[in-house]
Amino acid sequence: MSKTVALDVGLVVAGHGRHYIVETPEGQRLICHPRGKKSDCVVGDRVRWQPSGDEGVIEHVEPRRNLLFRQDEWKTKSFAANLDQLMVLVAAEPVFSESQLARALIAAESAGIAARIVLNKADLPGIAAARARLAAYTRMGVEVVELALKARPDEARARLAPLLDGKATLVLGPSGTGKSTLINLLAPDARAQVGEISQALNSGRHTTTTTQWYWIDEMHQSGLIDSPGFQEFGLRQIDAAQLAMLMPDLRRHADACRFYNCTHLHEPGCGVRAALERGEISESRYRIYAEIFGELGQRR
Ligand SMILES: Nc1nc2c(ncn2[C@@H]2O[C@H](COP(=O)(O)OP(=O)(O)O)[C@@H](O)[C@H]2O)c(=O)[nH]1
Ligand SMILES: [Mg+2]
Ligand SMILES: [Zn+2]
Repeated sequence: MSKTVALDVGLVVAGHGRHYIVETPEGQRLICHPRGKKSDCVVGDRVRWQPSGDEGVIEHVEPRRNLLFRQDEWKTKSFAANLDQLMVLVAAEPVFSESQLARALIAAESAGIAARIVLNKADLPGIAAARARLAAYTRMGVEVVELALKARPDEARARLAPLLDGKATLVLGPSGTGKSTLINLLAPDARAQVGEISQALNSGRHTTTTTQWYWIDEMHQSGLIDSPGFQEFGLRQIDAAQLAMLMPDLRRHADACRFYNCTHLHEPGCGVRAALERGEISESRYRIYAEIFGELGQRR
């Protein structure tokens, strides 16, 4: 008697509270609600849903390839799922927090997501100082792409196109760095893509601070995910003993430590601190390691 109902598939392209916008393979977008706690989802999730009036009910979230998230003392905040890469956007101005940058890269490394840094506003005089602050990242193998999204948009588009082609890319960065400029440059119809449904999601609220997926090509193969800025970037999901393994410049020297469970903070014969003294690990990177390690030690 029982009939198997084939549920429709969809991509979560925005979310606000427990309301989501799901895009069908045909490109239709509709508001969906999860059936229960189990179908909690994030942008980038593939879901199975069924219609319910004008809206939809999410019945099932497909298994995730990966999930980028941060975990503060009291809450876990997911950025997006099923990512091909992370692009951390910083700029010559305003001066960026290296700790935030490092934390985003550690979260990506921990989730198995490739990452690169985009340094925007190359037209401003502050660019040399910003570039110098990123030297340690270039040395440890993270690509830093210098752009002027507003001042030299054609060049920026040409540089970015091959990096984003066919991929799902999450853009993270503090406000004022050029995230909106980037989205508007690459997805000129961004407003339309989000459109009325998104306004409906936000209706009655004076906020548009939701994570959103934008297609940047006509074939809908390349997606850019814009996420609101954040203050805290907790990494409580990480085991303190693993932290150095998620920082390529420290990891490289941890083999030389005398003790297998060296914390790289005070033990004799520490390969990481020896490298720091030789100038092979930057002081700011080591300081950030110690700062995060301290937070993880206070795990409840
Ligand atoms: N000088 C300069 N300003 C830029 C560039 N790109 C963006 N901006 C400016 O930086 C400010 C913040 O940009 P916006 O895209 O709103 O940043 P968001 O807060 O990350 O979304 C705006 O005034 C932009 O015009 C650039 O390449 N050069
Ligand atoms: Mg913005
Ligand atoms: Zn050590």
